[in-house]
Amino acid sequence: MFQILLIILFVLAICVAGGVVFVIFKRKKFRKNLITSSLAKPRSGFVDPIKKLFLGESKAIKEILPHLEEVLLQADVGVKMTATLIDALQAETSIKSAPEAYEFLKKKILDSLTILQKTSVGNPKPNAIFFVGINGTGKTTTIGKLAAAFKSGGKKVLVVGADTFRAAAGDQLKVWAERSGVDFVGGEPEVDPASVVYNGIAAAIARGMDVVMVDTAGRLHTKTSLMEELKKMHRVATKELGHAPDDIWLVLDATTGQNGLNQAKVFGQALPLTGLILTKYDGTAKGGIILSITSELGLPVKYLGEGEGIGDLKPFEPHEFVEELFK
Ligand SMILES: Nc1nc2c(ncn2[C@@H]2O[C@H](COP(=O)(O)OP(=O)(O)O)[C@@H](O)[C@H]2O)c(=O)[nH]1
Ligand SMILES: [Mg+2]
Repeated sequence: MFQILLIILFVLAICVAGGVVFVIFKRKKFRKNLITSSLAKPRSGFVDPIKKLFLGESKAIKEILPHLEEVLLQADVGVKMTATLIDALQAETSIKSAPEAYEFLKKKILDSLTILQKTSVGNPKPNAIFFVGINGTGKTTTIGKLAAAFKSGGKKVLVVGADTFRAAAGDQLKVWAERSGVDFVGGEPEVDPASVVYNGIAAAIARGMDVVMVDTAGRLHTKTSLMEELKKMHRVATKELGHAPDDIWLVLDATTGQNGLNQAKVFGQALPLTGLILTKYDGTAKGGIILSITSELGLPVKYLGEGEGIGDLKPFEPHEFVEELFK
């Protein structure tokens, strides 16, 4: 009797273990599909035409270059970066065949994306991050996604809804905060956003938070007064923290193309930007924008937004990204 029980238990254990392995395998596969499909659009408009030029019917490199220029410009790589890439290809005399040129180009693209990340300055907690950018780029959504990611990494997170310009903006962030189970500090519509920043950072310090993320209004970057408001928020935070916020990330919508460069210049004049978040990368066939902004601004991309869901944000890792894109 006892032996039969043992056998039943043994069989049950094997079934459970098999089930667990199956679920893990499926999830991994699902995640892989997700990554692949989120880069499908940029791949189709950016890398596929490059592949067709270099890896299609064999042609002399000289013949390919004018077409390459066209493809790169169409994919939003930008005039400057396109010229840099073409010049580099022309200068490399050791390249004899189109496939070699393709590999060289891929390597150059990887190099241009590998921008040094700022080293940690060892500030005391909380780690304060400002999110700036024009309306609709995805600031609030990105903070929501990051709050969930940081929280699941075991961090204590507080988000500050300092966008008091739009009545619904605070509520939108509050919903994200509730969904991720993180703290939220907001303010009434139209109150001075700097006062909300003050309250938010005070709360983050008092509650021993690891990370405090500040959502700001989608200021029209051409309106100087709104830029002044941003600077004031930064000053308030600096005074309260005893040092400048650790990061100021500019959130750019990948689908707006070269206009993102102008936005970056104006925001960069107001505040010392430390990184970029490129959202809606899933929605652009002109994926080359990532090259022009990183090379022209000299700022690292920190995250890529690849959808509207809570998990659709990936830390940007140049090598992995280029391999995935050029697959
Ligand atoms: N497809 C896609 N949509 C996004 C992404 N990030 C944000 N959005 C959408 O963009 C819209 C504006 O986002 P929101 O966070 O309100 O922008 P904000 O004005 O900068 O705060 C919303 O509909 C988001 O769901 C992304 O990475 N991919
Ligand atoms: Mg917002």
